[in-house]
Amino acid sequence: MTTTATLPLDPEKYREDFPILQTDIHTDKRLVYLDNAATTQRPKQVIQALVDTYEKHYANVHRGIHWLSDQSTDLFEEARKKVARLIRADRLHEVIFTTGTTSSINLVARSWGDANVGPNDTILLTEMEHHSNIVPWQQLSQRTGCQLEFIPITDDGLLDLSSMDQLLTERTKLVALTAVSNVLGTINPLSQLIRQAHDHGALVLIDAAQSVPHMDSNVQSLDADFFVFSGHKMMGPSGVGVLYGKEAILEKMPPFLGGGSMIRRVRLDGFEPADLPAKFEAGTPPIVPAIGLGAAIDYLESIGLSRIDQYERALVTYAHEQLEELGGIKFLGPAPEHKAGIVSFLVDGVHAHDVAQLLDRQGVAVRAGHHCAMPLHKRLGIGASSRASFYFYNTLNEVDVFVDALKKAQALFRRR
Ligand code: C6P
Repeated sequence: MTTTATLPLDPEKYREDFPILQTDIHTDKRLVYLDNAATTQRPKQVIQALVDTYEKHYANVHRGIHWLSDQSTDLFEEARKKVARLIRADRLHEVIFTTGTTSSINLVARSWGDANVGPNDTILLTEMEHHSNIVPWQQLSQRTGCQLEFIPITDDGLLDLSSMDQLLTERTKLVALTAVSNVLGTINPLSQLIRQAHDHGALVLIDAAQSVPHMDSNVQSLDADFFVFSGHKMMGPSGVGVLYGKEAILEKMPPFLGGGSMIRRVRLDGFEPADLPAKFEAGTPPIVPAIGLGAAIDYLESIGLSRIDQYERALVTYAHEQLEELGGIKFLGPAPEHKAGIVSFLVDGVHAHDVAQLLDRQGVAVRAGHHCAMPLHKRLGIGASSRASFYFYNTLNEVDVFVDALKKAQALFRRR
């Protein structure tokens, strides 16, 4: 049985750092924020890092020969060190700041894809990908004529690897897959798939948007070629994300965006690109968001990613138990032991949007819709689902409030 005493961390220790979690909505309902897969909330420490930077250290980076620009540059580069430390990147210049997961994947598709993929090649994805890890590859296919293949999923939301021998061939140039499904919560077997892909000479891109904020990451032991994620899903500001790439691969890739910072020299008849990471950071980068992301990483590391992981799994197990007891709920995705902190579900006889609206009236924020995974919903034979997604600051009591709110929603629809 899950009780507060058996949990790997005490969320109450952290909740007071999050001003927004003290908000009452709809007059007297304490906000229960269960939409963390969409974006998380920020602690005072991150907000203060942003204020401090703007108040004391702000100037453009890598440009000025003045004191303030040096300060700003130091803080920005310190943030890169923190990212490298978090994901265990070997070299700082393997960490590229982007504006988020979406822009990181587009960078790889445009730069690496256009230079390396042709009409006889295939890109292997999975049926559980977010649109951000489908559409850039569809666009690459439109430009180059390459084929897209998809690893299917089982009915309970795990990858079905039984046809890998047919799907992964010498034509496969890249396998791009999510570490954790943003709908099913499924944790994918990355090491195994990366090994298999490398055995066939394919590179691997990991969409780590839903894993980096919640569990340990190690790009070196994974042997990932590309690894991408967003700051706003891990308490950082929006507008900053990361592309990690292996040095040898990034070195060979042409620049994607052109402009200031990404050049060593410009003549009227051409340019020479700068070294990594500047080659892929054209224009003024997301300076303050990156510094805020650094503060978020400090905060995450002070708790410990593996504790956060264990805690969220306990919350999900508890949520499953309570929802099963409630009845009338169909879960999407696998059993809790294969899941990160995401519970997507259908309520018998109630549309997903109505569920979310009725929960909102009781102060509970969940997401409803296709969660930017329309092909996955089509595969599951549904148009929409409701999703509760957790972070380390959520409590067992909040799960109870959520389940109780669902019970009221069910009762309301039964009366109709
Ligand atoms: N998923 C969700 O509610 P951006 O928007 O670039 O920061 O992240 C895109 C993205 C890519 N991959 C995965 C697995 C994701 O979950 C997301 C964002 C949010 O599920 C917003 S749609």
